[in-house]
Amino acid sequence: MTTQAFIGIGANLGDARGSVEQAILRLADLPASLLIAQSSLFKTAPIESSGDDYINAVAELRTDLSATDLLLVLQQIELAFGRERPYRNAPRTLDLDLLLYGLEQIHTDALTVPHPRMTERAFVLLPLLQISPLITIPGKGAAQDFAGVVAEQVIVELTS
Ligand code: A4P
Ligand code: MG
Repeated sequence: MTTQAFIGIGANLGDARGSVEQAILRLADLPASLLIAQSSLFKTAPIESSGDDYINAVAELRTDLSATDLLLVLQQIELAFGRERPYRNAPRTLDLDLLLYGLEQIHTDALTVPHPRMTERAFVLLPLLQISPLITIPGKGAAQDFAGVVAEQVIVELTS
């Protein structure tokens, strides 16, 4: 399995906690991929979004899928969970973002990696740092260095 990839998982519609848990099981089942680690689930206040609190988590994979193919399978999982896109940052049954794909920096119409807003968001950074405290964000530096930036954002780790 060649490339280390991190996936951001979020939901705030319907059974958000169940959707995030189920999504992690789906990630564990992806072709040509291994689930290496999963963060705790976190309850987070919506950022630039509306509706209920979100449930967020981050998963680490090793995968032989290309970044483009990985995005496609993530979008298929979103659809299977009934994801609709009525407007930007609308509440969602499930959002799967490709946060990091090895050390690659990708800028195509369909894909920007590292995810451009990941260093501004506690709901991404804290779960990521939980499973990979020393991770580097290509083009930006150590993820740990951004923890102070998001310190004001409301995020609560869910236990059991
Ligand atoms: N796309 C480009 N790069 C990527 C990438 N690295 N990963 C394109 C995934 N998709 C990527 O995505 C729109 C398009 O982005 C896709 O067609 C894909 O080709 P989308 O999932 O339809 O839209 P979105 O989810 O509204 O956008 P995005 O970028 O995921 O939004 P954000 O900025 O991540 O914000 N507050 C809390 N507390 N928790 C959350 O999880 N999420 C958002 C979404 C806002 N506020 C939140 C949360
Ligand atoms: Mg998304």
